[in-house]
Amino acid sequence: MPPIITAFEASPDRGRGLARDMRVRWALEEAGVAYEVRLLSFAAMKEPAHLALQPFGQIPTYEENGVALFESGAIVLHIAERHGHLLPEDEAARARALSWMFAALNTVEPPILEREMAGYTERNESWYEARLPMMEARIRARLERVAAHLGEADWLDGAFSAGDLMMVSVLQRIAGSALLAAFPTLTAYIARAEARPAYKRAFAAQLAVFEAASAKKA
Ligand code: GTB
Repeated sequence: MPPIITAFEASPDRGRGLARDMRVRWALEEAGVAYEVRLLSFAAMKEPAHLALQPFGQIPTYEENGVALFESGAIVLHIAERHGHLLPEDEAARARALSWMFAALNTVEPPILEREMAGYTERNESWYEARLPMMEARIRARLERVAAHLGEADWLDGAFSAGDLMMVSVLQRIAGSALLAAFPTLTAYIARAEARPAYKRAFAAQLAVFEAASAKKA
C-alpha cells in the first residue's frame, strides 16, 4: 500500500505550495515513492477521525503500513530514513543534515511565522507598525547566518539533503519580500531547489488539487 498523506481540500494559499503538505510531497518525490492524498475540509480536520491522527487538527499527516505520523518535520525525517535519498550515508554528514532540518524548523521558521501571524492578526493594532521593524530584524539576523553558511555553495552541506528541503520550504514563506531579496544567494538557493524535477512534480500535484477545487466551484 502506498503511503497516504493529508492535505487541504481547498488550500488558502491558492496552489502556491506554501501549505505544509508540500514538504511531504516533495520528500516523497525526491525519494521516488508513489503516494495517495486524502483531502480534508477545515471541518473534517477538527473531527475525531482526523484528531486521532493529528492531535491539533492540522495537515499534513502520513500513514504507511501501520505507521501514523504528524508534524511535517517528523514525516520528512521518516521518509528520508525509510526510503533514502535525502540523508547522507556518512554518519557525521547525516547528523549535520539533521541539524539543518531542525535549524530550519526551530531557528529560522519561528521569526518568519511570528511576522506572518502578526500580519494576519495585529495589522490594525496600534502597536503593529512599532513591532514590525523588530520582527523583521529577527528574520534578517537568521537570513544573514544562513546566507553566510551557504556562501557560494549550491546546498547547505554537500549534496542536497532533507536539511535543504526543509530550509527552502521555510524560506519560501517570505518569497517575494524585500527581506529575502536582500540576500541574492538565498533567492538563487530557492530557485535551484525549485528547479529540481521532484520539486516540480510535487508542486504540480498540489496545484492540481487547487485547480480541481476551483473548477468544481465554477
Ligand atoms: N507544525 C506543524 C507541521 O509542521 O506539520 C504545523 C502544521 C500546520 O500549521 N498545518 C496547517 C493547518 O493545518 C496548514 S500548513 N492549519 C489549519 C488549522 O490549524 O486549523 C500552514 C499554512 C496554511 C496556509 C498557508 N497559506 O495560505 O499560505 C500557508 C501555510
